[in-house]
Amino acid sequence: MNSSIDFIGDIHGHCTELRALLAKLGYVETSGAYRYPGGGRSVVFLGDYIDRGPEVREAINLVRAMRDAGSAVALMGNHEFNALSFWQLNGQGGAHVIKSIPGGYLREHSFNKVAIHMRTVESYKGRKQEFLEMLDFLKTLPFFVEAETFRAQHACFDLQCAKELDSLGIRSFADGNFDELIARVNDQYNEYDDSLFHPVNIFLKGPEMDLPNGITFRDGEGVLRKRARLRWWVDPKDASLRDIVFQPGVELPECDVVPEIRSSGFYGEAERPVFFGHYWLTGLPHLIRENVCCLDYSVAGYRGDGRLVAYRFDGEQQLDESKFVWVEAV
Ligand SMILES: [Mn+2]
Repeated sequence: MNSSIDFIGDIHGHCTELRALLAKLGYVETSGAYRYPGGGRSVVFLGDYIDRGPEVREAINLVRAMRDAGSAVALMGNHEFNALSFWQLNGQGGAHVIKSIPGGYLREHSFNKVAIHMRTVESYKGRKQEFLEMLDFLKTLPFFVEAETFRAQHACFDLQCAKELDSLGIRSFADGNFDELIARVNDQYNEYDDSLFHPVNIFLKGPEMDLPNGITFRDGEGVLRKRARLRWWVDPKDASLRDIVFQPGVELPECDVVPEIRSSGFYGEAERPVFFGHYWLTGLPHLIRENVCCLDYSVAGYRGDGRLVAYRFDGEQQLDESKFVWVEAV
């Protein structure tokens, strides 16, 4: 993989904005897929293609066509992983039965969960075969990509987790028996001593912390949360809760950081640039640090002021704020 890459953040069914962004970046649709003229550049999609927005099916088909044409790498987001788990029976294909998961599927079919998956299903209404093919496509998406000049994943890069997955030869659900792998990734309490829950969840959701003293907050969609997402690039040793919690738009009262967090590793300033989405940023695109670049600017945000954002990368090891390219949510 060369270093002429355009990283693109969370799309969530906003295919119109995706087409506009690709055009702005100079990609042209030829023979059914967007490509960069001359082939000198390619895209890394940072995951979360589904579950919101008006054009889930169209977004998936565009991303898949680029992946198949070799003009893009498409990474897995937590929404893709959740969709695969939601439609997978507990124990399917002779895999481990995860005893701590109630109901017949790896994800509960509760009201709140069904509500999340409904948008994707609606988009495929009357096209069940195409829906199943979409799920097969999702099974092939890598959890992260690493090159000499960059790293990229949906949420968090963790060196230890990368080592663990690499030692097992697992970069996606396609690197083994799917039924077994997805059971292992859902095995939160390590019932069979071969859980992959931790490393994969770190890449797809990032580290989170149980908030102390019964503190809760409501996220952008009104769901009550007891856990907070963390800035995994900040040294937690002496950080305050405000330094370390990463919930844009949420104000939390000051309180102690739980001790386990204090000793965890973090993504240092000397590491190569890392690109990710997931965190619902708002406002104008900006760098978090010279080597830390989040590209999720809430194109599917409820306030309707989101953006679909790319970073035009050429191998530089100190990222440059003038290299963001974006379109406003329609
Ligand atoms: Mn996400």
